[in-house]
Amino acid sequence: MRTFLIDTDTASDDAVAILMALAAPDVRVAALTTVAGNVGLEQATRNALYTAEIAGSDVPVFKGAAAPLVRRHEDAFWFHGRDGFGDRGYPPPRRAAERENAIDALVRLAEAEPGLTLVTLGPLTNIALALARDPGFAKRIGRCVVMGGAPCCEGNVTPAAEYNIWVDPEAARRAFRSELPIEMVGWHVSRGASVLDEQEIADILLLDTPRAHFAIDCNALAKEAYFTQTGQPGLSLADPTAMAVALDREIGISWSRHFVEIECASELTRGMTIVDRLNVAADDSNKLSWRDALAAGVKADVCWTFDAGAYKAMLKRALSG
Ligand SMILES: [Ca+2]
Repeated sequence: MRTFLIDTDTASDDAVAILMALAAPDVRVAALTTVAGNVGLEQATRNALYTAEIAGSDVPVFKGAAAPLVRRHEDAFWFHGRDGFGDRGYPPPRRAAERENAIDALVRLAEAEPGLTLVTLGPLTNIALALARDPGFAKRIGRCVVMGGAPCCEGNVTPAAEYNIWVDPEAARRAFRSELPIEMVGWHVSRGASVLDEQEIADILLLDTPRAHFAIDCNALAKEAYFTQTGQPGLSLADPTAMAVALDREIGISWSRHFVEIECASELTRGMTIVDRLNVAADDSNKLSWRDALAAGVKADVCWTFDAGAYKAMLKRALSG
């Protein structure tokens, strides 16, 4: 049995990712930790609790950071709705969050079970705070699968940046410069062949389970917003693609390992994930601007291509129960 910790700004695609993890027979989800992101902290926490309820799980939910480290919080209502679930009037959850703070819970659970898998589906604020709280935190994490970034340099919130990294770039920078064993699953992975077409959506609805209906229905607004943004019809689910990689690393087909820097200063490229794909950071022409990354000395695994067929089969299995 593998143990997962899932850090989430629970909106509609997070919910599907959480359902996948909770349905995996070889995974125990030890906690959901919530963070402000697509929606505010309170709404993200309600959504995490509601998602667990749909899955029939009593996984504990811990509330974390209500805002980025140094910046104002900016939501993504335009994509996921004001409630993060497409504003369809879902009832409040029956359970409440735990009293313990998410940062304390992350540190405690990693200490109790070194080698566990951390999956981040939102801004990296809680993770940066856990790294600051416990200098040993990074070393205790076995895998850290991050949904975030745009290594192909096409963002979903600005031309340069993906939302999770853009909204709290300082936190992302701390995470990428830490010893966390990061496997980066960028926004590009959820596009193209990973998008569910109308037939695939219909096939999921035909499963006729509460979680299948919930997964599709709560993403109805996100589906429209994705079409408006990219011109591609269908349902693109970013967090579930990262969860698929967390559940089965082989679903990520091609990977390479590089220094990754996060832009924090520029307005134009705020939150850009700059991947040293040709491994030139230490060259004379770059070593000054890359000095902090070089000093940190840590690289991340970057996922470039993805087995969309295996992902869709996994998704369907998870929603069938
Ligand atoms: Ca998310």
